[in-house]
Amino acid sequence: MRKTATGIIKIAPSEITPYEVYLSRRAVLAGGLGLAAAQAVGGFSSDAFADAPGALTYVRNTRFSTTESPNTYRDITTYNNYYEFGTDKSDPAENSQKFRTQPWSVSVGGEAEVTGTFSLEDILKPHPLEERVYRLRCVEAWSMVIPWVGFPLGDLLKRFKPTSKAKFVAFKTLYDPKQMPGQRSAVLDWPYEEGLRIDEAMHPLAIMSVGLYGKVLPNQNGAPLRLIVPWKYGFKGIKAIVSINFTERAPHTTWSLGAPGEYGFFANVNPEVDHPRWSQATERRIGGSLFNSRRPTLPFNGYADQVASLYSGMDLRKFF
Ligand SMILES: Nc1nc2c(c(=O)[nH]1)N[C@H]1C(S)=C(S)[C@@H](COP(=O)(O)O)O[C@H]1N2
Ligand SMILES: [Mo]
Repeated sequence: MRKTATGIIKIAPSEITPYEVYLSRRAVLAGGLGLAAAQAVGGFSSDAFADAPGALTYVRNTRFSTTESPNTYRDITTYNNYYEFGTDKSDPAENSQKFRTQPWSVSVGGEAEVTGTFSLEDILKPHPLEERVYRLRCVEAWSMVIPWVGFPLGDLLKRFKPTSKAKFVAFKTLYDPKQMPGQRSAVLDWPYEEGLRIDEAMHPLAIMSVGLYGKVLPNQNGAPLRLIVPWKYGFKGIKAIVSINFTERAPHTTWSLGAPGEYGFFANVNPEVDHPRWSQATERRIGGSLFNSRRPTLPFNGYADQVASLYSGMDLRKFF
């Protein structure tokens, strides 16, 4: 084990703590808040945690949360896009249940002072968890409201001390066709890759999520670690992240590589720039009543006050 200047500990794979043990420790450290923590105080074994599998300790961030009602847990966990587990909305919930999210590690490389392979526990340990209720706007013109649990992406990235050459940050999903049946066909160029400009990545609205509705992220929603960028189309929110790479040039992104005329690098939600095959002016709220489910799409998904300044001077029709 080696401690670096930033407090990130490099460890051998054999030393990696199982995720459930990590969770019960978190609950104990949080000081007896809630049922899960109270049970875990009795002993440090993960058995003590068994009655509340996956409960997380977090504070609600109201400043960054929408007041709209969240979609149901059922909608959020059964209507998914995750092509590694199939292209139908119901496929990820059906096909991802045996996906192994522990042990898990993330490799960090490129234009940063602190690089290497880190266990999930060490990635997460210093970061207090928050709940943030965000709108998710899919490029397919539907939307949901989701109570994510996570922490600011920028807080994580800063620990790696990106150099002045780090203009972008790239993320990759696990490539494991044995576990991910969708990767056995060429529906996308695997592994799934996404990226952000570094100032976008550092924006306080961008988060890494590890949970939703106060529980550990279900596999179909991107366990154990996925990105959420609420002012962008949902496809930027890459799931099951195993790699973070700081780059000088704009990284490849899966959807814009596959169909550059349809999906841009920026992918900011924009009601004025239609997808070539459909309008982006309105969206259908999943689970909404028949009468109020269709609503206008807002620039930057309603987060314009916070993020529009990141793009001042840019032609957003060209940089879509
Ligand atoms: N690895 C990976 N990440 C992914 C996808 C995917 O197919 N593979 N789909 C994206 C798309 S198009 C959307 S809309 C969101 C959906 O997130 P959710 O299923 O948690 O609602 O995940 C994004 N992240
Ligand atoms: Mo999407």
